Amino acid sequence: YNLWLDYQPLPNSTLQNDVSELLSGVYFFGENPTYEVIKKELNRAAESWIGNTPSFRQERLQSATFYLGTRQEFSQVLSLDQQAEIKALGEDGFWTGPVEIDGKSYFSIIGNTPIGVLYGTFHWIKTVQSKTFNKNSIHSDSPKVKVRMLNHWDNLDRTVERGYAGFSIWDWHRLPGYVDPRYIDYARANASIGINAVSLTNVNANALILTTDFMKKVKVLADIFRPYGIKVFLTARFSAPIQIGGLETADPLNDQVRDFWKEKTAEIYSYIPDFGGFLVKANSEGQPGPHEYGRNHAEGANMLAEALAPHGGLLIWRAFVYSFQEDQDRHKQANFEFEPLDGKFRDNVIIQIKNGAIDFQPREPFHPLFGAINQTNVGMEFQITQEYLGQATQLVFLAPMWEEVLQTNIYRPKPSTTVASLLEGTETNQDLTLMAGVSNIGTDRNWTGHLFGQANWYAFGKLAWNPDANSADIAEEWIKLTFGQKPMVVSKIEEMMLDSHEAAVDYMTPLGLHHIMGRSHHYGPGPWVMGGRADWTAPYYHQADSLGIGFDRTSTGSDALSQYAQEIQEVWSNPNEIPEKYLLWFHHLPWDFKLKDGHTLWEGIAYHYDRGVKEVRAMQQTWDSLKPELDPEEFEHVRQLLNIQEEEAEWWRNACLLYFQTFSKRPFPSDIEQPE
Ligand code: GCW
Repeated sequence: YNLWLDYQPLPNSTLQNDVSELLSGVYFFGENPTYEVIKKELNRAAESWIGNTPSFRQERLQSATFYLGTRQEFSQVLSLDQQAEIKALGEDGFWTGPVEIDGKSYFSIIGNTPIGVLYGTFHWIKTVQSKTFNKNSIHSDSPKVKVRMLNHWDNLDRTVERGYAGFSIWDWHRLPGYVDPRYIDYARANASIGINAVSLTNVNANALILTTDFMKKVKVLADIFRPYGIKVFLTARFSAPIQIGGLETADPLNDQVRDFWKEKTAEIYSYIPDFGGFLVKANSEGQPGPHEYGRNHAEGANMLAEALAPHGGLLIWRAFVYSFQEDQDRHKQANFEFEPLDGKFRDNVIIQIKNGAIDFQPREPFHPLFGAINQTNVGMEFQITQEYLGQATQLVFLAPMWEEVLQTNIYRPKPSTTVASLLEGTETNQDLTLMAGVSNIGTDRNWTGHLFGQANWYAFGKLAWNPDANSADIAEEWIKLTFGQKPMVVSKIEEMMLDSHEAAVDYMTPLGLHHIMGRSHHYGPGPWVMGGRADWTAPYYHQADSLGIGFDRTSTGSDALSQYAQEIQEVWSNPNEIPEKYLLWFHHLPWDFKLKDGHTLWEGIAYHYDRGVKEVRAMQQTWDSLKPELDPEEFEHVRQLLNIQEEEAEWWRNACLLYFQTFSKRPFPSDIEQPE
């Protein structure tokens, strides 16, 4: 339950002495609600670390030993150079280290804002927990992305779309009167990893959330989150003017509709003065939107953005759009709809783009909208909940997948641009930057269903703070905060985590295969899934036939590849040059096509599926070997889930290989475990 904030007693050591000394005289240069939550966090940490509460000083000269405050509050004791250095860290940045105060050096935490001080405090706590704290060393940090956001897909009836960790933690029924302490722990956890925004409700939105009754409930949450630096956003159903406003249309150019949104927005701000804004899914998968009225996405988004602008709110508009009316490759639709609108969106609009063009598949090449529009604010949407990655029964650490996308060179607008650098905004002078993650949080006692789901929440926060962070570092940090410091334990768990995503891709969708999972629940294999619209079937994506397999997205096929930069097209259009992990995403190839290792494509597919299963077994062995080192309950929880994961990996392998064999009509390589 305590996540990575599970403070443990410090052993007798210099560290313990240093920490005890610091906590014996804590002085805040100012007063504000954020300092109150910092004090609570220090209390909590101190009690666990040293069995004692910290002493907070009212007066600076009362033998304080530990100083916290903003740069401005510290200004009398900082040199101009120090002030300039800290100022450069921006709103949310922080600085920790020794400062000379009244002739003596004291460890201090300084931010440009109280929230910066909070982030600095959580950083300091982490150094103590992971036993790397050194009172003489200086550390500073600042986020590279402005809006670091969780998207909950939580419905008002507390079910969670694609949620696998119980029900929604938002207890709408008992709000506003009853405040579940979980809300506070949720805010602490998010603030500790730098998350500063949360959209509470499902993008398949219910307009009721915008009624006055719900606003009063949302206000309670916003008030709790405020001192933690977290702003609340809501999803806005495009047809709300009809559903709750009594109008007959939701046409974004209709004056009454515009007035409805202006009044609604003003009402929200009267309850929540720092409301973040709206997140909107429109004209996608049957959701209402501007297309119904012959208007485009920019007209729809700008209408809402205009209502929010006077209050400083943001309008986040999703690029995940596709509709069955378009009879072309779904891969192409977002570019098709958004490229012509580049530059037409208001300044307070951000287009939120999924990492890939299809839908959070186990592996996708980056979305071609990144780099294709450069006069519009763009942001990333990752999925933390494992909709297509084993849900809550599988251990799949997602940071390597996210890192792979973030570090891809996309060549636009500059030859050196990566997805990460684009998101950081420096390449396009984009000030309003965003990274969103679809939450995996629910009412389960451990928050995320699978213990290792916590690592994905943690990793998302870290990558939103710094999209150039590295997954191995993130894994190591999380492991130390979760399982302790022992080098052998850390390195073994780290290896499991870092290999886990490739393993899942191997036993689910190797070599660029995608969208071959079970229908609608998306659990387990379903390469045979048919019925309904073409782009919800599996054969539409794998295109297996007696000659070969794969989706031709080159110029001889759907030509989705033409939406990428020229440099990418040149390499990816050649089946011998494209990274093999994307091979069948873009090419339909004969079963006997030669892979780089000399095997045929058919053999390669079989080897990947086989390897995936073996990798899961290797994870099981590693975990078993750690039994004496781990908490028995945690050990058993993960052990059982790994058993399920092994069964599921076999299920995927057997189902996919036997199904594809009906087309390839070739035997399996004799050195793999034969599927049956
Ligand atoms: O991943 C798919 C999911 C839908 C989801 C949709 C979206 C919220 O299967 O459940 O709806 O994407 O991102 O809008």
